[in-house]
Amino acid sequence: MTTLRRAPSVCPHDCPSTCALEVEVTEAGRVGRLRGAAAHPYTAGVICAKVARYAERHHHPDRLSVPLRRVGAKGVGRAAFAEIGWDEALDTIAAQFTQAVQRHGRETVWPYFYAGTMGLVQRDGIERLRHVQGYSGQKSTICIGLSDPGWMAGVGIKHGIDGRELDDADLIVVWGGNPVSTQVNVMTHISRARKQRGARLVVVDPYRTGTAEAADQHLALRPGTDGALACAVMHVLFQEGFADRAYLARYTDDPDGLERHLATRTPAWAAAITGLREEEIFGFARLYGATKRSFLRIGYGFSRSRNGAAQVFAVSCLPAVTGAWQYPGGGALYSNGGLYRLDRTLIEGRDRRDPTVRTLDQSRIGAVLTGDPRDLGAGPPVTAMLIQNTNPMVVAPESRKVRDGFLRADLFVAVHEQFMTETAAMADIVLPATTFLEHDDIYTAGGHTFLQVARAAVPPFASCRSNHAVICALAHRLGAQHPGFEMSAWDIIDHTLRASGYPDAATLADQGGFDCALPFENAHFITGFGHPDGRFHFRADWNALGVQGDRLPPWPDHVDIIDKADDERPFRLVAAPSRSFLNTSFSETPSGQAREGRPTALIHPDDLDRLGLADGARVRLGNRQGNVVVHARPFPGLQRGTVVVEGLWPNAAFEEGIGINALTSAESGPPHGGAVFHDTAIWIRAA
Ligand SMILES: Nc1nc2c(c(=O)[nH]1)N[C@H]1C(S)=C(S)[C@@H](COP(=O)(O)OP(=O)(O)OC[C@H]3O[C@@H](n4cnc5c(=O)[nH]c(N)nc54)[C@H](O)[C@@H]3O)O[C@H]1N2
Ligand SMILES: Nc1nc2c(c(=O)[nH]1)N[C@H]1C(S)=C(S)[C@@H](COP(=O)(O)OP(=O)(O)OC[C@H]3O[C@@H](n4cnc5c(=O)[nH]c(N)nc54)[C@H](O)[C@@H]3O)O[C@H]1N2
Ligand code: SF4
Ligand SMILES: [Mo]
Repeated sequence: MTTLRRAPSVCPHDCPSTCALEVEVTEAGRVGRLRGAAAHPYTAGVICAKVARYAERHHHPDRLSVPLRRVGAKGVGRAAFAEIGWDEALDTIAAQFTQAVQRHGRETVWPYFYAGTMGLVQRDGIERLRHVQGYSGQKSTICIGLSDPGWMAGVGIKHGIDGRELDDADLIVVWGGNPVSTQVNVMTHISRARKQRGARLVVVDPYRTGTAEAADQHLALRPGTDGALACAVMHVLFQEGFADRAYLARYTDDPDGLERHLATRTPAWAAAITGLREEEIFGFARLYGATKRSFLRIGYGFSRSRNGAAQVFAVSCLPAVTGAWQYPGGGALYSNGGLYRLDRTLIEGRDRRDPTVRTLDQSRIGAVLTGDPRDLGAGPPVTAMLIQNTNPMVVAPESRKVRDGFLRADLFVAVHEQFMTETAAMADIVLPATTFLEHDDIYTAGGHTFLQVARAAVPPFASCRSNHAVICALAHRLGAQHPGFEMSAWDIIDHTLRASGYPDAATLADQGGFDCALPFENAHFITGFGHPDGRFHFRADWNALGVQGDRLPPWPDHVDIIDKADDERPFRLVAAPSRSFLNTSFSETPSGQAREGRPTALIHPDDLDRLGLADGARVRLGNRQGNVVVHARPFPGLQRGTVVVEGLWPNAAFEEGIGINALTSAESGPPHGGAVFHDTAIWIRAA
């Protein structure tokens, strides 16, 4: 394979790292190996294995190449579809939408999307069509619905310290995240800190992940008990003189109230809740308290629980107690997504948004499609959908309801996809989509601070079209008018950058991005936290953050609203990501499938013995919502009573054709909704 050139690009996947890439393109226009851009200070030449092998996905024999119309049953797959032309496909969608609106009104159409690509133009352009047409809105809760308010409650603005400052830390605490699998670049910078400064790594996670294996201390608590651990740590910090009282007085709302509140939150109290030993909690608290340069890297995992927002809030209080924020490498990072001052009006058609139009909760798609009145309100049923960039048949909770909804005969569905996903297989019309290597886009990041622009590296495969092209073509057929429908993706990027006061698109592309990092004083909140009073809030105003605010207490605490184990369902399931799949993306690659094996339950050896089950046994995991069959593997790296099933495998990878989200609940967590993927009580039986 001769390499003709190396094209710069940006990883579009839903991963905080948003790596700057270098893509080998061969003479024949084929994609070769992908590498991390060495010059990018956060990517630093390192990317994950799955994207390094992106050619496997890009040139996959099953990639969709032409528009399709379903002629057979739903759920069968490619064999149930016939090829059609683009005009016929787009005309059909437009006609179906128009008919549906005539019958039920505009809110009957529900454009549905998420983060298959994180590029703003290709991901969010569907919002412009929605707003111009007055279709039902989407409340995007599936990923950040719980973590965002959890962070905002204390800090008041969505940013933290610069990810590069991991290099400057003496202690790194990875709390509720598994970066070895989910954002490998964090590990690059942790390695630097360990080599250069002898930094220590502590991981808080219910099971021994790859990240936990690399740690000096692993706190393997019960899922959903982080609030208790955080409170006990703060109790020790106050009691043993690690609280920075001058900092607290200057930068926080009510340190005395917090100290009083924590008086009963002892390590013994937390040990009973978390299942950790008291000494472990003391040990960690003293290490954290004694280290000024402590970098708390907050993941998403521990937010995916009914009490998830309260858990994130409780943990976010730690550096405010020690005053770690004042030091290089000290403080916390959840996401830097709020740094970017982009004017998104053109991309999303915000100028046309009608706030009186109803908004439906993304995570409750099963309830919405099966007509739950709590979701639909006084509005019409959803009878027409355009789905881009997401695979709800697998990724959304309460899979059985999701499937029942898609099976409705009176629901028209168009899916724009790169592969015949299980969602696409439920569609009436399927449209083939470009990959990020075939279209232009602009990217923000959560884990670093660069705004990046990428041009297409290769021409589109077969007749694939970008999301932007499809949205514009549909807009024209529907008579929807907005300047964004008349511009190229590149022009939208350029216009957006200029309107936001950033360098233009060509400059950004040529310079390898634009660093939006804040000065030290701002990133570390020396100039004040995000709330109007400039202080960190130990008393959360949950009512300001969502309609279910009443369900959460103001002080950081263990909030006992999780799906607790009981006699009938004695185990707690964590449905964590796998290393080789990214949500369901890459589950089609042979190398990913080979590495992950098969859907597997990690069960403590004592539990397995008690159940009378052997390594590799078929086991049925279930609760009132449903049950699935997987294979058991004895795993000592978790507490008894905790079970982990990694990976969003296709439903078809399970014996009975329904996957792990058959077990997870679509109950929306307070204060603002959000899916509770790691908060599930289950029973286990021999299958
Ligand atoms: N390889 C790979 N990379 C990915 C993804 C993927 O699926 N695969 N997904 C991408 C997406 S969309 C996102 S949002 C990010 C998410 O990445 P992360 O921030 O890492 O969050 P999660 O993946 O939800 O879960 C991470 C860890 O949280 C732990 N956890 C679960 N419940 C609890 C709890 O109650 N307390 C504590 N302390 N820990 C808990 C899980 O065991 C798991 O190891 O990763 C992105 N990157
Ligand atoms: N059990 C359990 N369930 C979970 C989670 C968990 O930890 N456990 N994590 C949750 C989280 S954090 C998230 S974010 C969601 C994510 O769920 P999704 O956003 O649905 O993520 P993917 O499954 O990767 O599906 C993205 C799809 O977009 C397609 N795609 C990629 N690029 C493009 C493009 O340019 N155009 C078009 N039209 N399509 C494109 C891909 O082929 C892929 O099928 O899953 C959630 N579900
Ligand atoms: S680490 Fe994340 S951003 Fe980087 S290449 Fe892999 S998936 Fe993409
Ligand atoms: Mo996510």
